[in-house]
Amino acid sequence: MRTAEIITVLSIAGLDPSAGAGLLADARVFSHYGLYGCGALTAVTAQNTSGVCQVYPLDAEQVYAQLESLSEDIRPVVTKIGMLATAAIAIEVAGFAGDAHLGQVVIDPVLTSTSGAALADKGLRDIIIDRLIPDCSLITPNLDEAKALTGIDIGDMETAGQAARAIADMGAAAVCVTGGHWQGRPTDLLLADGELLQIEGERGGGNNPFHGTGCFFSASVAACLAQGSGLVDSVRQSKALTARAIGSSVRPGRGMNVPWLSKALEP
Ligand code: PXL
Repeated sequence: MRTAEIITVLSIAGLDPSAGAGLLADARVFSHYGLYGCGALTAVTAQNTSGVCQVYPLDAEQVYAQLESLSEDIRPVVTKIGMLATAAIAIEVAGFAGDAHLGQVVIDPVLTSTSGAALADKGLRDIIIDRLIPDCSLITPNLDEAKALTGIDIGDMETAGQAARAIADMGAAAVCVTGGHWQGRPTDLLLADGELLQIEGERGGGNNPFHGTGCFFSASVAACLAQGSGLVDSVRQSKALTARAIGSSVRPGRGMNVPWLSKALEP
């Protein structure tokens, strides 16, 4: 029997049955780090690697019940919050975050899918801003999400910096505006301790679009933080790991590629 201390992390996210994003993708990242990954489900989606067909949010009380029973038993060191689907679910999650049941909180503010489908109801954005951002250690919006949260039209590093500062003003301890959607180099912009830091990356992985890179990156940052790495190190390490996973991505279906780390596929 294994009795060694384990490090526990939690993902609060949706189910993507094709496993490119959401709980299943986060679980892969957590086990890559040797962490004990728990999961609380917020929504069932019907989707494949070509896109989202349907979104079925759970009732808020179903999410509450999952977190309540977990909190009586397992205390995650870090919780990654991904797709919340509805404002009502976000309010329940915020209650647990506020009571420090979730450990450090990393938010990936999922609002729409890569293929453009809405993954959030109308009120979710405001609840993320009012109730979740003030309790988070880090939020990792992509360019679209940073724009949705702030209203700032982001076209360059300066406007990305303005958006990061606006999100920090909402109460986030740190903000990483991820740069995978820039036309040119995929530079991330991290705002921590009032300082803006550009984190460079290389574009790789060919022309086929990707599904789940945002989930991958934020789950990796959550894992690094849970292992005790500092914030800047966690972001740098996760940026590098995401690039590696993009470089060895797989195409499990007929649509988008998925970041992948299997050693079996390494040369
Ligand atoms: O990549 C955002 C995302 C997160 N979580 C779930 C998703 C998606 C995108 O489709 O389905 C469950």
